[in-house]
Amino acid sequence: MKIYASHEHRLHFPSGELYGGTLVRPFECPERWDYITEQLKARQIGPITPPDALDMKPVEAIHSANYLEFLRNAWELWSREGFDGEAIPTVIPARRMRQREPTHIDGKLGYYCMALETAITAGTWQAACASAAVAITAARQVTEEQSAFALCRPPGHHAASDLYGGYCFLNNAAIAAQDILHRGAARVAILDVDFHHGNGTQDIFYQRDDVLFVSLHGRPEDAFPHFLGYADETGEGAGDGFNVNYPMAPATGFDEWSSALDQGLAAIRKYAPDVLLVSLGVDTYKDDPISFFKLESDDFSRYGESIAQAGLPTLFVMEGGYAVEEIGINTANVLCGYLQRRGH
Ligand code: Q9C
Ligand code: ZN
Repeated sequence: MKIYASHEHRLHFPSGELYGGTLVRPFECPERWDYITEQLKARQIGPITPPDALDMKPVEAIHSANYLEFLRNAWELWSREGFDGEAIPTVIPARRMRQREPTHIDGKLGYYCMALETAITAGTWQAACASAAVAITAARQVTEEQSAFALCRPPGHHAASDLYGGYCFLNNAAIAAQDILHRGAARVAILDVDFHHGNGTQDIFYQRDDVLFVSLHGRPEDAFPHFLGYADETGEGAGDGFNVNYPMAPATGFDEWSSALDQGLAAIRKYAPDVLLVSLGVDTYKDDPISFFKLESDDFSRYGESIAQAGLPTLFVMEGGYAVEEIGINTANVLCGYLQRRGH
């Protein structure tokens, strides 16, 4: 399986994340990438290649022009104010306030933000662009070679057309899906197995029937992002019936999780997509520091095999996973399980 990854991910690494009332070292850190590449090499999953130059077309098809302009210029506007820290909003347009983009960077940050833990730094835009390039390059490979792994960092599934947060800026999976459709596919299914609900991906495709979105995640009553991901969110308009959520309770283990996966995969088979895209977060792991499912490392191999049984060209796109020492093992387990069952 070909793997795509960019060293430019390192350009995004804020020194702090707002967590429990203090600024802590971000859970979403560059070593995640190191541990994953180390395991991919050790287990000889495939060659690791840098991405092609970023094609902005699929990015512009997913994200609004004003949002992209904001992301491109945010650090410049922030530093022009002479602020010492990294860019985090302090005010957001809450209920009964005007939804209109301000001129001042403090206002712009709040306008485009969906969660306050995520800081913007000098290298954030360039790293986010490299991550999207990784997803697009891998997407162009999967139609030729049946499978590919996009080692994206920063991740993407919390980013909507005009919202960043939850460590995400550009929605790599949505951008890749859009590119696959643009190049002639009729339908793409996105299976989001990250612990957190893929609110951005759901929102982007909510009214469309050319992308089926299936997500397994911690239920919003208890888990980030808290304000989307309920089972009654099934799509609307043309998209009615093409959004499927499986919210699950704290301490959910592999038995219950994998029976939701089987249901999700059954819906995907029925949809008969040209490509299956897996938003691969491994923060379902029992020792993940910010999540509450109980999957063991071996369970990742088993569900990699289940995914292979769908028999579809499959693009894996990296999302979350914060038990850093085990992130490489768990990610490689999914890919190895998949390859073993596919028989190549
Ligand atoms: N107490 C991804 O996995 N903070 N993003 C949660 C929990 C934000 C996760 C705090 C988590 C974002 C891509
Ligand atoms: Zn996550």
